[in-house]
Amino acid sequence: MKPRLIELDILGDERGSLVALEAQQNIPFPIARVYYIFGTKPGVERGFHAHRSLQQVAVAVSGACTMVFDDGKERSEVRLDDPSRGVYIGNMIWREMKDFTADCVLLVLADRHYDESDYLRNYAEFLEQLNG
Ligand code: T46
Repeated sequence: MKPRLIELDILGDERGSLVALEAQQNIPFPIARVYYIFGTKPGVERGFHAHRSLQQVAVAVSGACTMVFDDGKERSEVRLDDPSRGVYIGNMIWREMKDFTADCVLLVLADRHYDESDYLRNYAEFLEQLNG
């Protein structure tokens, strides 16, 4: 499935804003792990891998970054710059991240624990796995 944007309701009042992330509600899987990427140095690009099985949702809770996706046929990109918008990334999607602002905090929710054997870090191997 191609990456898709998820609009997250803002539970705001006169004090400010709050967004709740709930497994199998606005996050379409059981959440096993949460991590965040911050302090990314200028000009740095990250990612450059796909996951065999992992599903994730990424939200820039502060600042902005660009995620580039590749399903083996098409490339697309999304600018994450709003804490009320996430992107759902299914398995077997190559992703790259770039153009991080200095204040970017990229929060990622995942449906599995960290497992290096789930990563495809070589693009040719990714295509090979996709094409059978
Ligand atoms: C992804 C994108 C959006 C761990 O030990 N545990 C973890 O849960 C994670 C995510 C990483 N690590 C280790 C593995 C590496 O030694 O932290 C180091 C940096 O990870 P990596 O180079 O994979 O980071 P990114 O930013 O290229 O990719 C990360 C996630 O790994 C990946 O699943 O989809 O963010």
